[in-house]
Amino acid sequence: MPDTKILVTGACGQIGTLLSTTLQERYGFDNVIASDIRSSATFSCIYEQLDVTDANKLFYLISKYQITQIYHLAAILSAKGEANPIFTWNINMNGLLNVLEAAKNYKLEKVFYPSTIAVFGNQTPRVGTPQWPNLTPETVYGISKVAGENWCNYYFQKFDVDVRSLRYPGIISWDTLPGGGTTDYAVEIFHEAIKRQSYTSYIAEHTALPMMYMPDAIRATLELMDTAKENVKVRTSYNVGAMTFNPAELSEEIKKHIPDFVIEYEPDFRQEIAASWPESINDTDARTDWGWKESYGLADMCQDIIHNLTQNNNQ
Ligand code: AKB
Repeated sequence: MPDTKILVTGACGQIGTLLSTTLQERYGFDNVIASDIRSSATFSCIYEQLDVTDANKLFYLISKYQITQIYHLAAILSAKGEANPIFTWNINMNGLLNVLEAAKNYKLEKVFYPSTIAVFGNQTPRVGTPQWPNLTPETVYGISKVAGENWCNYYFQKFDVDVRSLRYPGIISWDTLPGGGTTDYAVEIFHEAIKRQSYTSYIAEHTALPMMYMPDAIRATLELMDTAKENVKVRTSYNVGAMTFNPAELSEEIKKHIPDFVIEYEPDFRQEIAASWPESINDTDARTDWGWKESYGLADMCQDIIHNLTQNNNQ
């Protein structure tokens, strides 16, 4: 078995930044290559510029570093994707197909592909959304991820490419910022609460969405990747849940730490996207197949984020 050598695409993003660091701590400096479209970036591991639609550069990097696993995070998210649907489809779809072809041709050991709650749409039950419902999403991002999940399943069935996937809920972090998503409000709100004690939410007061704190998201990813191949039974993408809240509930929790905090509501086009997504997720398959269990709920996540941001601000 060759040494594990990991390529992370989209490494400068909200999840990619922390995942690259965690993988580097686990596998060592020389064994993780962070990549993104930016020409340069500061990482504690090796960094390479990579446009995921450039198959030749992807194949070149796989040969150069003898890559054995890819975490393919590069994608355009839900809100940004609506501004340029064809561009979004090209990045999200052709990037994935290049990665899957590379995995097949270079016989990579494993691939990770993030999917999302954006695969669900208005035809899907919103509460306790099941693993196998109707998937008719309302955004190009969601359409590309439904297609992507099916491509992953296809490459697994036809070519035995061991690709694994999670349908991430909104991911909340304090030390990296999201970009272009609908759930970004749940990160921005903390920064504004600390800086200005106020926030104007583009999501309506009572629209609840499934969310997860970053440490849980990183752990879920690594636990799925560590699972024995025969136990990974869902080869499209696993539902994973942790908590569910709406902006009003989040703001009440923030007020426990910042009593002067006030929230206002000015819903925009992202409200319609949020309203088409689940409120809560049924993730029984993830819990049964590989033992998923979240560590953070709303209260302990808020406490941790506010503690860290306040400390950071005082430094
Ligand atoms: C988005 O809001 O687009 C993402 C997601 C839920 O996939 N955070």
